[in-house]
Amino acid sequence: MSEQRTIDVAATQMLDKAKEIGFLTTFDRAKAQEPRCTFGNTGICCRICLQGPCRILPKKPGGNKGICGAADYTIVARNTVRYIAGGAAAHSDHGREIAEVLLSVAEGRVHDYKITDADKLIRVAKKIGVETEGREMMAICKDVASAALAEFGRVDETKELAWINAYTNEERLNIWRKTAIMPSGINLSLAKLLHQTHIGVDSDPVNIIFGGLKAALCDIDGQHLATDLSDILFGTGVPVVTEANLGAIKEDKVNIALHGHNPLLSQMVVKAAKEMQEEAKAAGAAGINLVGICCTGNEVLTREGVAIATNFATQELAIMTGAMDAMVVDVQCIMPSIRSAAECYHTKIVTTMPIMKIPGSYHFAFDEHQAVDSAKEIIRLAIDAYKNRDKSKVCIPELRNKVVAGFTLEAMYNIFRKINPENPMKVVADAIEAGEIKGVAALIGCNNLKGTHDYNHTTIAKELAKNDVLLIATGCSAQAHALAGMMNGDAVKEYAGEGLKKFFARLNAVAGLTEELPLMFHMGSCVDNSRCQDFATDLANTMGLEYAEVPYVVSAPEAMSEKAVAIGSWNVAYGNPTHVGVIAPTVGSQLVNDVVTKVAEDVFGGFFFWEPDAHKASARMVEILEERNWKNAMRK
Ligand code: NFS
Ligand code: SF4
Repeated sequence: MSEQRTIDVAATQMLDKAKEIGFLTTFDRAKAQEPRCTFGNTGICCRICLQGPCRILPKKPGGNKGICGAADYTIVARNTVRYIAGGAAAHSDHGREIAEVLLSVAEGRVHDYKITDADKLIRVAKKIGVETEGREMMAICKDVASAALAEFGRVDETKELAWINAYTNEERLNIWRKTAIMPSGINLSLAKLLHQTHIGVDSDPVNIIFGGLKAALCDIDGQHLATDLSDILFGTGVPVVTEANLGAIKEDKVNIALHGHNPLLSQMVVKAAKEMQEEAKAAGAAGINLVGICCTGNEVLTREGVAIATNFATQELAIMTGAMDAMVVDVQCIMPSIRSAAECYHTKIVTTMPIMKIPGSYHFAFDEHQAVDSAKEIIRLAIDAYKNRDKSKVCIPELRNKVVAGFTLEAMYNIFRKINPENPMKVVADAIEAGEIKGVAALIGCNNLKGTHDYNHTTIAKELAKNDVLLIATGCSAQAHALAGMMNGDAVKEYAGEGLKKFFARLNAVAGLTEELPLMFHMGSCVDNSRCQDFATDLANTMGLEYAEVPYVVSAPEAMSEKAVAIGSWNVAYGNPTHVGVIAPTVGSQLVNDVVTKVAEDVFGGFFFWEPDAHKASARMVEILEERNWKNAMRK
């Protein structure tokens, strides 16, 4: 484990404060977990049945296999794909919840939600084959929501998932069909994968991995429909100017953090907060201040311009400011320890989803029929808490950086169209073909306390930008850049290479924004990795290339969650070279590790590579882009 805990100055200040008051943070707990168990770390510990845990002890007679006879490759493959199942379940269930609400809107059963982006509804409908001509908006909406819900329950294996089928080129779909990883139903594929990896079912590592890839395609399907339906309900983001880091928490206001992933309730909190400023003032505050953490934060940043407080690893530290009145959480990546952190202060932790409760915190069961009322109650709780805030404990770091975000694919096209009205993506394709930029890198994923918080994210971004790589970002990676002050026009001047600078100068001249374009386009939350893949698909189409030929790479510099494993896996299935900045628990089996890092390239053109060193990882990514460009030039 690295000695430096974080590169973030404000976080460092809060860690000192935590130490002073004797609160043990996730950084202390990470240290306490060292040294890690080598079996677990390399993936060769099996706990799939009650005879386990079985570890692989190669030199001990009888110890080179599990009790049932499972070899290292079976154990490693099973463990890996079960991560994918967990991630795909989380992403797609999030999408399903949005679809349920959209269906309620179509059927007139809810009043707090409405269709905000009707154009997007029509575009999505046309794309997935829902008839739109001469039909009522609500009828189309009902069909789109129903089509989304049908993705989950389908058991007819002769049918294919509608969303990935609609948003992926035939060339790639055929590769998936040939390798039998094209899913028909999300629930079916996830259940099948759990079945396949039960004791005494599949022991063939390659077959297990292909089952895992099928689940990974369910992950992108669930993400894509989550993105699309959220845009329809809440609007498709446009460029916004806001700020990031703990300094976005305001001493004179009622501060509410929106944390988690699902925008259904947080959007309502944003709406209710606008109406309740006076109530906060009556309590002696200057108003209500919302800040975001993790992907719920990214959702309300993209659509509403809500500031970023911090990202995954430092979520407890937002409470250490002593000025956080309530933290509203929904699902995923919420550390249970925020409750203990809140005990040191007046902060109220509010859980909102039936599957996510924290002992000792407030639970407001989210109800789509009374969403705004629930949001108002939560805000009132925060206002009450504010009255109990101990001013002597307040210590907010002064750090806040300017952020230019909100770059959905539609928002980017609006800018690109000012240069090329017919084919916006040609702006990027031309810049690549002219050698102005080397290609595109998607910087995605989490924080992982096995390394220094945000170091890999920001170092890789700087290195790639210096090498004229156009950057797009999502999730906690996007937040890392925003927190570090790299998501604005000044960062282009400081870090971009000459080619990338020229590219941005051309865009800035026509963009018509009040701010210069930032060093990386923040495309949203982790489900919005679907936007990144749409970007890559359109780039392939525009350049006339196959997926595996596009100068496009993906990096999860500090990957942590099961969702990140799922995202990485479908990226590989799409043909994208995918860097992971931690050593994956596949290394316990040479065979499985070779399959995902080498054989995968022969089959899909995409592959994983593990490289914890940010400089080496960046160099490799630049090399991959150059190699793809070189091959493309040769083919001409
Ligand atoms: Ni993505 Fe978003 Fe962050 Fe990782 Fe968690 S918040 S869905 S999983 S930690 S990037
Ligand atoms: Fe051990 Fe096999 Fe059970 Fe795994 S499934 S715990 S290897 S007996």
